[in-house]
Amino acid sequence: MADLAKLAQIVDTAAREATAIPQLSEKHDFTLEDAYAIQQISLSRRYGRGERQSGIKMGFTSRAKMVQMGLDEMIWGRLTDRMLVEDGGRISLSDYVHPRVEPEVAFLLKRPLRGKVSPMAAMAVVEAVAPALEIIDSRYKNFKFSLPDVVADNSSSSGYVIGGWRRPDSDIGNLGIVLEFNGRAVQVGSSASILGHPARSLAAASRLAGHNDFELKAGWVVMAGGATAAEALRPGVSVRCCIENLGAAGFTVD
Ligand code: OOG
Ligand code: MG
Repeated sequence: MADLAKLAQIVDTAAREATAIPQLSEKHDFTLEDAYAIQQISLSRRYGRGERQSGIKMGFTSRAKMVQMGLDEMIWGRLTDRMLVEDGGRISLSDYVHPRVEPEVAFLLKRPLRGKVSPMAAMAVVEAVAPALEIIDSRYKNFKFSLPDVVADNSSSSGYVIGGWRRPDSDIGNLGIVLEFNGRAVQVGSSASILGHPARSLAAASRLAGHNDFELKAGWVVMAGGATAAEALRPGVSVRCCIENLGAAGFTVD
């Protein structure tokens, strides 16, 4: 049986030192359930260094992402306070292995959420929604992985940027989304590409939390998943995600 703590240490160190590693599954045999245990142990190491969980992110909730990565099962990962990049802020490529960015919708929860709920019931605990960007950075060489590999690696979580929060007082089911690099559109899509409606991703997050014996907490952020394929970051790029009716979020790469 694989030594889960050892594998957690390997992915945690790779993330901390921003160095690419071979896929764990090349040498170790572990299940998807083991992979979530590895993720949890790896994140506990971060909490031990003073980081705090700030939410969760959903992955592979759109066809575009599933097709890009060749995987077709929804996954989730943990966000921490240290992953938050200020809206309008700057990042340095040297802190990452080979980062990519994708446009997302973020939810801020006002009450805890857990277990099987309808998308509408899930929306009832949402304090605010925001346009967001996720910076994903697989620690695996060539950004290639199996489902258990990526889950063990915290589902490629690396950074996230949140634009201005807005009350969820109008439907967010089919809003135009544009990802821009230096003012030019590099990906376009719709919030409808996230499971047909981003609220479904929130409901799925609630169900998965219940299944894994934790709750989504008040004050947490839930990232609904990339609405389009992800784009590789390069130095000098100013990135913006614009979502119809919601506004924009952005950052610049040094
Ligand atoms: C895995 C993470 C997927 C999303 O929004 O679909 C994800 C990856 O693509 O590296 O964050
Ligand atoms: Mg994502």
